[in-house]
Amino acid sequence: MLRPQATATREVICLDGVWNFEIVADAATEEWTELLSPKTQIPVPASYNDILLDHGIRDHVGWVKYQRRVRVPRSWTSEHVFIRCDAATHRGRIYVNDKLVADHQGGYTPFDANITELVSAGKEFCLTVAVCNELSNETIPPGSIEVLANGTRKQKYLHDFFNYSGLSRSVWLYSVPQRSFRDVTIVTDTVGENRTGIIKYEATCSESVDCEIRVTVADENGNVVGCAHGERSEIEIESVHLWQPGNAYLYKLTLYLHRLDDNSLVDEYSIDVGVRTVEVKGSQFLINNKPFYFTGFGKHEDTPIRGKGHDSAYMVHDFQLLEWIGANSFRTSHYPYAEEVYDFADRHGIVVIDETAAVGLNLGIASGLFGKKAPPTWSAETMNVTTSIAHSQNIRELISRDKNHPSVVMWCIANEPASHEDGAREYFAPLVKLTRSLDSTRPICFSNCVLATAENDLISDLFDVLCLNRYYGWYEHTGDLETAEHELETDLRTWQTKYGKPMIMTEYGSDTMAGLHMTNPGPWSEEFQSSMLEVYHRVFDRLDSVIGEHVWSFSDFQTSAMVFRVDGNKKGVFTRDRRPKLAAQALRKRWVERKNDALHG
Ligand code: GCB
Repeated sequence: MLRPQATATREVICLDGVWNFEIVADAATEEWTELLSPKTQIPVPASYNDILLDHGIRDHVGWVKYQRRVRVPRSWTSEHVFIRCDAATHRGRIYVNDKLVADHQGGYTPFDANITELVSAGKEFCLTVAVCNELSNETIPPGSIEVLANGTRKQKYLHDFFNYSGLSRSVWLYSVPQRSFRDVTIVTDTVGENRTGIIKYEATCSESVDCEIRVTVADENGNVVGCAHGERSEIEIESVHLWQPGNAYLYKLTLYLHRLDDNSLVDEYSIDVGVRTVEVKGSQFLINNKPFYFTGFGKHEDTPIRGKGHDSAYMVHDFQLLEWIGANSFRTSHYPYAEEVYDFADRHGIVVIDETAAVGLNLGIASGLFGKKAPPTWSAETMNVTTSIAHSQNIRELISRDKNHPSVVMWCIANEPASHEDGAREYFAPLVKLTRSLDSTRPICFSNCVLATAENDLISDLFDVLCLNRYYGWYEHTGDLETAEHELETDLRTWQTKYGKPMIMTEYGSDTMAGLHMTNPGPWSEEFQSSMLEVYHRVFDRLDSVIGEHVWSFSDFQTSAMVFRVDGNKKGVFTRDRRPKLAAQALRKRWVERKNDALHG
């Protein structure tokens, strides 16, 4: 599925704004396409939960409806008309007037529908998008619904972030020519010590009989530096400008579909291309054949009021903070982010580890916290074959959406699954195979949880990079940083000896109350957060296989109500409104120095 784009042959209308909104009280009897009154209105894009002051809406479990009228431009007489939602969390249905045109499960990837037959150029139609936020053991991410004695339904889930719901990304109306490009895949390479770049493309069309595909590549000044024709080919770029971390360069590859008889242009589509290579060699992660050390964070899409609603102001500000602190990368914990985020990372040379929404495939963590015995994670009643089908679909949609972003250097297919429990290998081996078959050019990983040790983990040999989440000094040996240092080092050395693979600490950190200061640093103080990070850094610096550090987390974020969460998770190095805590200064010192060393050899 190609993203909507305005070109010589395509047009795009953004449908963001304020839509009519209603909770669906009973899905079984609902009239899905009846007209909504403007009594309750809500912005798109935004999670709906924190916008209105109504608890019934904030904690609603089930379907809601969004509605607005849309006019098709009168010039769209011979094109195909599509409607697209960039995300509907976690399930979305699109209705055009009274017809259901799309039904999509998975809260963080786009879906669209060809509505040409249902609409007319120059005329209005009623657009309804129904969104459901229910999670079960067969969805990604998983969850379960508890029905209380009074009949209230509560959504339980295993992930540590609020189950923000609704249309958190843009909705589009767009036109596509009748004969058009359907998809394009770009792979890049270099030869001659990175001096010559190679751009390989493969394009598919709805119908290409009697047509020819022509392709040009332009540099950042708009000069054409290469061309080709046909559905697939390779273009060589002499004296190539590489896409490098911290120093991005983007070529523009444009595909043209021409009629053979009169040479007229049928379709045009462009894509930004960064020429770079990625490879895991021994215990190193190479970008453009040079060892790369990841510095940065696990993040969330999370801001006050909007919840997970995409917001360009926050996005640009977050990237500014990443630059200020000297970070070169982040992980899209724990789901694919808005596509605008990857565009920005491409443009500004920030490296991304791109994660699926498979978070919470581990029944041992939540039960363990409350001292209960957990049921097995992998079983017919818990995470089962249907869960793995949903997980495969998640992987497919992630790779199909993000495969052409140079910033994305690795796929992370799950966060903290029960990789030590019986059934883990049977569950993950086919998913690893699928991921590699969809993209053989990027390494793959999953983020490992402390319950799965180097001794009992059953799947790490299947992956290229070991990504470890560790909280010694916080959840274990709380406040005791001396023991934490020892435990961490022993743990990492065991992984290093057993696997010899590159290791990234993809999570480490402590909850920190901004403004809480202590002379003798105790848990929750700003001083403790700084000291804990320092301890971890000392250990990383003693181990050759550690090739990256992503602090948990970039900023404080909202979670469901829990006794150990005070208005959310406070492990942010920045507060939820993006003010630095003390630890930001220490990180900045360490990472800016590292960046300068990397740049100047
Ligand atoms: C983790 C999870 C992350 C949590 C974090 C924490 O291991 O991957 O989603 O928010 O721990 O703060 O407990």
